[in-house]
Amino acid sequence: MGTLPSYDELPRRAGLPASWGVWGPDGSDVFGCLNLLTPERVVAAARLVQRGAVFALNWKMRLPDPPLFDRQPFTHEVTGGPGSTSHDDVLHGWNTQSSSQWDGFRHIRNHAALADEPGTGHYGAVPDDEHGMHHWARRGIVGRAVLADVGRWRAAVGRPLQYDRPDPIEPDELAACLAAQGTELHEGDVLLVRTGWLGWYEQQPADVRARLAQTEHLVSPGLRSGEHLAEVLWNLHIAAIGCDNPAVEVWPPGALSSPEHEAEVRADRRRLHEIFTHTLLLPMLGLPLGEMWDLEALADDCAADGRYECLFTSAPLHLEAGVASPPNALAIK
Ligand code: UVW
Repeated sequence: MGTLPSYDELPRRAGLPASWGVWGPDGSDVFGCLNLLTPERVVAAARLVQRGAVFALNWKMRLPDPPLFDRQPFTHEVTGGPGSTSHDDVLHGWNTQSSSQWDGFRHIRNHAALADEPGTGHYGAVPDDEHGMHHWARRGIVGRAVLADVGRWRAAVGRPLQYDRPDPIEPDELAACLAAQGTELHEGDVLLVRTGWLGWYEQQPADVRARLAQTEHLVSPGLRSGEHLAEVLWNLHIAAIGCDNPAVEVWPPGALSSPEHEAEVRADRRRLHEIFTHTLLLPMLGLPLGEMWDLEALADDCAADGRYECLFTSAPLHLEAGVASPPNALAIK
């Protein structure tokens, strides 16, 4: 289709490429790349269903345990007693990002945009509290998804991903993985990237999990951070990306930079995008990020039948002004 500007052609805000204005004037667009999920693409994606095989992509709500990034575990109260006619669930202290999640557009601000245009910093110059999961919930997220099983591919080429360190996945490796699978990405696709991190995590003993839960000790493989990642993902013209690792990109930010560069960037939050690509992908490009999605069963099925495309549906929480949500995503083949 080729309807979108390339990364180099995007208008710049605060000196950074931004898709603000691509789908609507400043202050109006709460969907970003989800705008690519047109009715025509939904119809085409529905035709991909051949066997009726359904893969639910939410991980257990209790995993990771403990939650990462120092988030607190929730407690689950079941109301009523043994003789009650009914029970209800009450979740206390539940953080919408403690397990599989969409990062919405309220999650991350770009400080260069905020400094340059006070009152902005979130996607599309939409005020922080006018973004929210409720917009995505009302729209629904449906289209064609393509799985890139990078974990399986890296193992097959003799360089298995290392899960206990910030092993970077290079953009050309993503392309090589898709080519090896014989898979083509189309404009408006949801790109699913399996690293294998989630399956590895499930095998880890309690002491390793407890250490990973502390932000200063979390390490994980992921897409190589930096502006080049933003360029590569934008130029794919995908509607969203969903991965099975903690942060889509490698963790921690700065792990692949020199200590001097990392120190400079941390001293000036307007430059955070140089090590932490979230600050370009969400607020500047409007690309929804999915993290810690359970892609294991889907990946096994794709490896078995050689088909890496499917119908994708996601119904986020209808949470007014919500920052994030479990994806409640299904992949259907
Ligand atoms: C990061 O932003 C890195 O992770 P999360 O979306 O879980 O906060």
